Amino acid sequence: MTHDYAYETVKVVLDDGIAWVTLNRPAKRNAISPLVNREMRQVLDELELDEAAGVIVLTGEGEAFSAGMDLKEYFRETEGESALVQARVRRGATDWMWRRLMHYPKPTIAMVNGWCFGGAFTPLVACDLAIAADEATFGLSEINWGIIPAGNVTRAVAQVMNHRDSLYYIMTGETFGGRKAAEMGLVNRSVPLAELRAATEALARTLLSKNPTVLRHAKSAFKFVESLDWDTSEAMLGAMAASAASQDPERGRKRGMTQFLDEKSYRPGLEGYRREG
Ligand code: ACO
Ligand code: V55
Repeated sequence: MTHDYAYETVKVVLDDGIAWVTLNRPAKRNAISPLVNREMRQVLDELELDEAAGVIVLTGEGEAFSAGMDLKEYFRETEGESALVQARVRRGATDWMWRRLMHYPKPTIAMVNGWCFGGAFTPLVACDLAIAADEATFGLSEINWGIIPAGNVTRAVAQVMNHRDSLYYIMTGETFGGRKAAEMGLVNRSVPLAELRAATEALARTLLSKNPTVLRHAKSAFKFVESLDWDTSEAMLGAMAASAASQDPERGRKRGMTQFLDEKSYRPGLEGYRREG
């Protein structure tokens, strides 16, 4: 079933298994306001249980992916508030940007269609995969505003970019394009803007063809073990493997073995096992 959700600052379109989640404040270059944060948390909560959403694509309407935190609504207008109120506004951002997204139970792809600044780096990195337009412009502009990249932007950058590149862009605020973002590993790849949607959809379709239970465990396992020592990692992967096996309704492992060893009907290095029938 395909139906759309109605929000003020986020557009959600469900199309044949793909949930296109579009930050929708083009006149403000999709700057992230407290309302965007409230709505994004709701959107992710709803899509989590929506069977029509197999893969989530996060992108932006118009010329921007997102120009970062809303300097007016997120920063200036909350300056006079108490520390507790400010902490809650800040938490509203990180709640969805990485706490919710990092281990989201469905595959997530960031599709960077244009401007991507500051606070937008956190959800960008928390998404499993990312594709940028060659024409997109990225920047850690915080230094130009007299602030440091907080809201876990710095942590996100350190996760995917190397030490030298991270410090260079944090300290200079210099902008860079989609190709440079791909070269540094901030995104998986960069394609001409005219091909961005088709490339993203093709990647989403590949993910939709996989066993969703196993995909969910595989991505989450990776994100957990990245920061673990080898012994704890082995134990964690064993537990995640057992969890995947016990929760997998299509018994992928068993079916794959039968198809390869008995029926000799496929080669797993080259294609997935047949999921239906
Ligand atoms: N916060 C609040 N409003 C913003 C933001 C933002 N981050 N970015 C853009 N806007 C608003 C502008 O104020 C303007 O509003 P107005 O029409 O009501 O005056 C509107 O969006 C359009 O902005 P322009 O600057 O006219 O758009 P342009 O296409 O020329 O430039 C660009 C786009 C380069 C993204 C520019 O808007 C910009 O530099 N934005 C700030 C980027 C940034 O540094 N973000 C903050 C990072 S720090 C952090 O996230 C913690
Ligand atoms: C930034 C982002 C934040 C924040 C403070 O550098 C600074 C950007 C995502 O939230 O609370």
